[in-house]
Amino acid sequence: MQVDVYIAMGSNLGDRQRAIAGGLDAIRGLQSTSVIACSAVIETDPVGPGKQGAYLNAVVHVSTALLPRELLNELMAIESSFGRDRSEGVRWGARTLDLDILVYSDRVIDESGLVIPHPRMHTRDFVLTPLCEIAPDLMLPVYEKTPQELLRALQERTE
Ligand code: A4P
Ligand code: MG
Repeated sequence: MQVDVYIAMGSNLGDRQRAIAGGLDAIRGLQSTSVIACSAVIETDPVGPGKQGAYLNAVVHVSTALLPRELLNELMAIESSFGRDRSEGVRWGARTLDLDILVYSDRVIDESGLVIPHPRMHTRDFVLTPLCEIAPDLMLPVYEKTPQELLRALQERTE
């Protein structure tokens, strides 16, 4: 069965354009998966520790028959193929390519190594802005709000 999935892409190391464009191509090449829409790629200030460069971020909407774990494994393989090195283990540190599953249909998953919907998406402008561009009215499980409502709430908190 094909389901709708939204994936966040981020890069702030090396050739960021190439990583985002190549990540999108690799997602397009996944079995039983087609890309329905991709947001504009935006440049964003880094959120996280230490000194890091600016990110490029985008969100892609796919239709896939891959199961959540299968998709996660494929995305981690794509990250690795773009030279992502987790060995330093710095959470929220710089990365060549980060692919996060934001939403997987109406599924709610809270397991070790896989939490969907993404638990921090409501705090992140760099996720909500591109998500709003392609799915402003999508009703998000758990949050029970749309991306547009979450973005408005975030902007009100930070004003
Ligand atoms: N994992 C659990 N749930 C998921 C999911 N829904 N999708 C696990 C993908 N992975 C998921 O990931 C750590 C573990 O999360 C994986 O092993 C997977 O099993 P990671 O990519 O190594 O670590 P991370 O990316 O540092 O953590 P996380 O939680 O993805 O970080 P965030 O919250 O996404 O933050 N600033 C700007 N401007 N733009 C950015 O894109 N990104 C981050 C990363 C920080 N600051 C940023 C940006
Ligand atoms: Mg990640």
